Amino acid sequence: MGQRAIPRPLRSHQPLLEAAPHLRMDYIESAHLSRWLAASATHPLAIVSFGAPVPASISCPVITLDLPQLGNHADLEVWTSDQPVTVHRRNELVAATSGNMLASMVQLEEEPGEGLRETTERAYRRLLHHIQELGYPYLWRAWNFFPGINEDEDGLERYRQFCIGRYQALDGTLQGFPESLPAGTAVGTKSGPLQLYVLAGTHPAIHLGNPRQVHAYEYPDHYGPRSPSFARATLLQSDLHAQLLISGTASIVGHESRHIGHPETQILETVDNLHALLAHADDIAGTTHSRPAARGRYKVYVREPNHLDAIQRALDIPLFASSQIVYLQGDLCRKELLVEIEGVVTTD
Ligand code: 3EB
Repeated sequence: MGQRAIPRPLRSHQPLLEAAPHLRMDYIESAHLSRWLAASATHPLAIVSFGAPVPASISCPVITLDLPQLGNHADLEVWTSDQPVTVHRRNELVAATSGNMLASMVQLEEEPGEGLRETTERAYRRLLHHIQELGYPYLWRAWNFFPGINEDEDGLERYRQFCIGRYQALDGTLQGFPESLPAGTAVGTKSGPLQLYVLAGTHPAIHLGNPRQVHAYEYPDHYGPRSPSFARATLLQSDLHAQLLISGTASIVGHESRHIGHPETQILETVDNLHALLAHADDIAGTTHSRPAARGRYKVYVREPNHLDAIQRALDIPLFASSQIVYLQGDLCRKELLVEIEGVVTTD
């Protein structure tokens, strides 16, 4: 009987299957960034600075926000991939891609004679065009920053002008609008241009509402002529872990602001909203985001620095046992809101 050739392992005949890259976010002190990147064997996808310097050798999108950090850590918000990253630049747009995911940033000055509404529409149209062209049409998370958020412009609050511009760009351009809208944040900076950054992908993520709140894109029109275009959270699932990207969450129940003038109770209502959202995500996806062991990275936006102590005390609870919290001074999109919390929660 002739000896049969031993088949070589199948794998060597096939192109390597590309594993999906893993997205990570960490708060890193500026002085430790280079060492941390080398040690973690990850590749930077996007870096958000709250004033701390970013080494010039970093080639990924970098955005610096005029949101003073409360407390004394010079932290950077560092988004990384465990797979190589390619950077794409085009005028005022910069994007980084890694496998099935993308991070992109756009900063636009408000031109004289142009309102924030037009600037926002222009920024979003360019951003959407760019990510669609690169093959990453599905939005996973969006952040929006601009100064004077509660100031009046042409008879309408600038946040409301912004909402009109964003709506006009997304409606008709984002497939599946408004249900395909991602988790969002819109916070007022002290100064600077309109600054947007997004995460997007080659495939859709799962967008969630909060059972205690009306979808923002269904707010009644007394909050503005066009509703705010965001979901309450977006869930990303990979073979390794599940990540919940949580929108800016405030003391809003249904669609109404609660506890006007009271930071201590606004923060409690906000935490109740977070609990409800985490439990809802776990119900839908069978995840464990609501457990204290879940690894959270939270940003807390505080309108008045003198409310910091009370807010910090209220957040000393089991929900944040495995979490890191960064406090920033920012203006919120309704005048009466004093605190807002966003987060990234990861479970294994
Ligand atoms: C709210 O729940 C509070 O316009 O993108 C939170 C997160 C808020 C995102 C946005 C607004 C936005 O309506 C405000």
